[in-house]
Amino acid sequence: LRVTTFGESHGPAIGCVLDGCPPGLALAAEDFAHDLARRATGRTRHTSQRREADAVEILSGVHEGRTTGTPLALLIRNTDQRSRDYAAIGEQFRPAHADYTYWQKYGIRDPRGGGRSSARETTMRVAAGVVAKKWLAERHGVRVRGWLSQLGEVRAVVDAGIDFDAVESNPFFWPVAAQVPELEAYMDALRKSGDSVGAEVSVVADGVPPGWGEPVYGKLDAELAAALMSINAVKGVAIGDGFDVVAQRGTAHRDEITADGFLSNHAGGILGGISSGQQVRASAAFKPTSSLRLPGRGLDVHGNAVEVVTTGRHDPCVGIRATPIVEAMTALVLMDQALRHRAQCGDVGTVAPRVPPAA
Ligand code: EPS
Repeated sequence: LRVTTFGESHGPAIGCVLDGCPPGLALAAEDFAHDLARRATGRTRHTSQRREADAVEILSGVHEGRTTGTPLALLIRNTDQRSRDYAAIGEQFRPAHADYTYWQKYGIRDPRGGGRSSARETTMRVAAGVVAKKWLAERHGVRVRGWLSQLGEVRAVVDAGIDFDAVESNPFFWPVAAQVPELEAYMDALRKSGDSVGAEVSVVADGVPPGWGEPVYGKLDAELAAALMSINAVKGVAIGDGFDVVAQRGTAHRDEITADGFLSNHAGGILGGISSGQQVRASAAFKPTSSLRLPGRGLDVHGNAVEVVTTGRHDPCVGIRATPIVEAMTALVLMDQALRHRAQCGDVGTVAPRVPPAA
């Protein structure tokens, strides 16, 4: 499976090509609406107020409502660009923004909307992920779901499993309904202050059978880490217990195996780069958004010191709407690994003894 996206935030359109999707999957433009709306700006006061319809046009790869096996090309036209917002940025480099490194790499300065480095690019990841989620659900009964596990200093207090009904019923994808008023107040104060904050998004995949992944190159966890790290603003990725493993003893970390199943899941459902049949667990750390109206020191392309002030429509916490993006990247990696596993091993991976998954 290969995915590529194209288009700039302030160009006429954005799109993606998804190559390698098997034929026969039912797919219609309406299938994309739900996840794209979950990710979109302008739906609550806590995100950027840019309003895009995010209506997908399927340009190729579908005939009479089913995928044909040829490349899927998806397009979304941009309708609410406001490039004048970027006039003040002009030739300046925003601290912590990609515009400095894009300049170093390409020597081209086009400040309008951040171009390819804009969070707008993630729209097409979510669109591609819809296809992967659908294929995984229909062919393998796999379900990929995420939630916001930390917003700034506020950690989601979850004792038992994640309440996904709660996650879908608030603008933060927060799993604890009782904490939502606290988050609303937190975000209102943050937005008024003009500053931004980071966040952690967690994701689980249920129903992944044992055997997906590669033993050395192309490990499931390595590819998952790369895919999550490739999302704008991600600075850290954890698989299973992640960095908590540093302080664990082997006796505490090991997921003991019994005839009734694994007794724990510190590994995040992946052993030796291959899925164990347990829930696959990962999380991604998003940095605070760099486009701030609070003045910061920067340079312009001529090397002059400038005071950078970014106005316009920006997210005080880009992680708030990143849950669907993390789900999408996870689903794409799992679908790719599923197809590779089938190509090499057929049905191997369902051999006895079967150790049922433990959450
Ligand atoms: C973004 C700035 C804003 C956001 C945008 C990401 O765009 P603009 O400057 O054009 O108003 O709205 O996010 C999206 C449009 C989106 O669909 O995610 C930025 O600086 O990254």
